[in-house]
Amino acid sequence: MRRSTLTRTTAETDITVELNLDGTGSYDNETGVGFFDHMLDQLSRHSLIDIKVRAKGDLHIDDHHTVEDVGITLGQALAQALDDKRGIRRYGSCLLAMDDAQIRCALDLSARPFLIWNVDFPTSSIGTFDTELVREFFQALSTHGGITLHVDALHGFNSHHIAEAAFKSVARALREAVETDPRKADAIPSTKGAL
Ligand SMILES: [Mn+2]
Repeated sequence: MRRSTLTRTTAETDITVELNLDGTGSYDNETGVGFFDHMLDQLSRHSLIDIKVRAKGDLHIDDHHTVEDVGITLGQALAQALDDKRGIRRYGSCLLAMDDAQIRCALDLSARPFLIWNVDFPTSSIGTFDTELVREFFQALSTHGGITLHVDALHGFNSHHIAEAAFKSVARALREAVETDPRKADAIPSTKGAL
């Protein structure tokens, strides 16, 4: 079964993530950061990966540790659920439009973390949410999920739309990459024989 449950506890955050790669996009995310919950819901809905996140973080300081550590734990849970990556498509991409925003994502579940992030936000916050944290989340997801992740904003003028389109674009690309390729369901998709 391509599922995982992972708990990560530090002095700053206490996080549990449950994933089912072969899900239906059902989600149940409570981090104490409303906008971030909305983004995690998008990640699940558009990747069709079932995601449940429970996070208790030091929000009296700010949202930073909570958002970053959810990225770390989600990345680790993803890597664990993918196991040896047998049968997956490995690569995914998406060009996604949302109103004014257009975001391009290309990713490789390579076990070689690398983030290319060309996304600028016209405002420093979305409500009370710091827009810098969007990059922090994807940096943590890339590093701990072993993902080569490229995200480029082609245009957009509304920060909420830009952030949401980024999550949706990554979700769509992730859906493709984690899917089983029926033509090669028994093999690890690398000429090296390992990923
Ligand atoms: Mn929205």
